[in-house]
Amino acid sequence: MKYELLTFQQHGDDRGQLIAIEEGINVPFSVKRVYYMYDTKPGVRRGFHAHRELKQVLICVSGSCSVHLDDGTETEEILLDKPYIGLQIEGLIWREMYNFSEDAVLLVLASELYDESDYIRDYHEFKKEVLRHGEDPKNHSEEISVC
Ligand code: T46
Repeated sequence: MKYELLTFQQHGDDRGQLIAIEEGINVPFSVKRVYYMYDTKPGVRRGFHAHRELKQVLICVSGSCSVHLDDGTETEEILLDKPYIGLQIEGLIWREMYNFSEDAVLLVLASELYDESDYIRDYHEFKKEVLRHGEDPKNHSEEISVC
C-alpha cells in the first residue's frame, strides 16, 4: 500500500511547540494547495473516493480522526492523533475519514490544485482502475518517495 507516516521535527521550547513544513525537505512534492476540515459533525464519514494522480499529506493538527485506506487489495486503518505526524498518500488509494473528535482539524497538503476529474468517486470504477493499473508493466516498480 502506497502510504507513509511522516514524523515532523518539533521545535519545542518552554513556550510550546512549532512545526515547519518545507517543500523538498520534509514534504517530497511541490505543495500547490492547502485545505483543512474542522467542525466535523459527530458520526460523519467523509472521503469515499480515490485520486488518480494527486499526492497528499494529511495532518490532524488538533484532536484526532481515523483514516481508512484501501488499495483494492488490502485495507489499513490509520489513527491520526498527533500534530507532528503526517499521512502521505498517493496514487490509487480509496480513502475515508471518520471518528473525528469534536476539536479535530484535519489539514491536507496537496500536490495539485482542485481538479474534480482526478477523483474516482465510484468504488466499482476504482476497482476497475486498480486492475488496469496493475496490468500495465510500467507501474510495477513504483515506490512512494519520502524526504
Ligand atoms: C481528499 C480528502 C482527504 C473545493 O472547492 N476545493 C478543494 O480543494 C476541496 C478539497 C474541496 N472543495 C469543495 C468540493 C466540495 O463541494 O469542498 C466540498 C467538500 O469536498 P469533498 O466532499 O471532496 O471533501 P472530502 O472530505 O470528502 O475529501 C477531501 C478532498 O476532497 C479529497 O481530495 O483526499 O479530503
